[in-house]
Amino acid sequence: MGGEKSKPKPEEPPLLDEPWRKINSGDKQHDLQYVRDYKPQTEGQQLRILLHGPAGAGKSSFINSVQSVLLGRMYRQALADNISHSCFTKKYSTFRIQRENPDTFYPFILNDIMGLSPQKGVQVDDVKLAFTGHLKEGYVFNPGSKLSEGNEFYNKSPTVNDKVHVLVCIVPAHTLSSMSDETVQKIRDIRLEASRLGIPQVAILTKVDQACPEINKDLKNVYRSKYMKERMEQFSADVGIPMNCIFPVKNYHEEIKLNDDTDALILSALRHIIDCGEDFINWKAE
Ligand SMILES: Nc1nc2c(ncn2[C@@H]2O[C@H](COP(=O)(O)OP(=O)(O)OP(=O)(O)O)[C@@H](O)[C@H]2O)c(=O)[nH]1
Ligand SMILES: [Mg+2]
Repeated sequence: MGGEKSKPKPEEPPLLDEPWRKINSGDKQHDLQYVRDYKPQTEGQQLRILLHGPAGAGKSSFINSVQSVLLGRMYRQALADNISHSCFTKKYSTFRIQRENPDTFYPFILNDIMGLSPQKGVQVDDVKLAFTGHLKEGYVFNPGSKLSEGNEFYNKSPTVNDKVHVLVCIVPAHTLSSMSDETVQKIRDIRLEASRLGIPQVAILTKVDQACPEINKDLKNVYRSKYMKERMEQFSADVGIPMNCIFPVKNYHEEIKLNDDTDALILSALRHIIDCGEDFINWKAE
């Protein structure tokens, strides 16, 4: 009577047997050397990497993480914040990264900006002005209006080094599915303008440690987690950035020592960013 009760399906394992993208701690030394040896083909050229993304996504923390990996110790130059729920970074700031020798720097720089937020964040038009080098260092973003040409922070004659060579969208992995339509639209809008100018784009999904328990337990699971892969595919479909330009990362935010697995993910993303920027410069120069 009533037939046989259907057996509960065995739960699908959350991890793939093999990682779908190969990365291991051994890659760390390889990628680290690659970044250390990187020299733009064009003499005097500087690669400008602009970060953007929702408020609190980990933009400033990513800058600190990159600096920490390259310096081999914890570094906290870009102020990150863990209490403000709105935009903490307010200024257009440039971060250079020092090499081991004092007064020598890597030939790439990172620009931090105010976060995208539905009401109070950075104006999309200001991000577009940064692309073409019209935003001067130190400009304090005004969420109510875009920078006008008459403003002292408007750079009327940008040089090739003032222009952006790679756009990096930083988004927290654990809240990807709840990102507002307005924020997704802003990311798309910024991306379309970058594409129009030919600027390559990379996305970094931060806070992977908060995205799923398996990654929290062991960062090596990041490319084995089915959940993470689905989130990346969804994000790719939502904003149009191809999967091979999306990199999951855990920033240094609470630790006091470097970790090889954390470094390997950061360096894998950084190496790709540098390659994209270098290709763009050479393509422009042709
Ligand atoms: N668990 C975890 N926390 C992170 C990670 N990256 C950043 N955080 C934390 O997230 C919070 C916000 O980081 P910020 O780097 O200030 O973010 P932001 O994008 O610069 O934020 P705004 O300047 O407000 O736009 C801080 O508390 C960081 O410690 C990460 O990979 N994992
Ligand atoms: Mg910030």
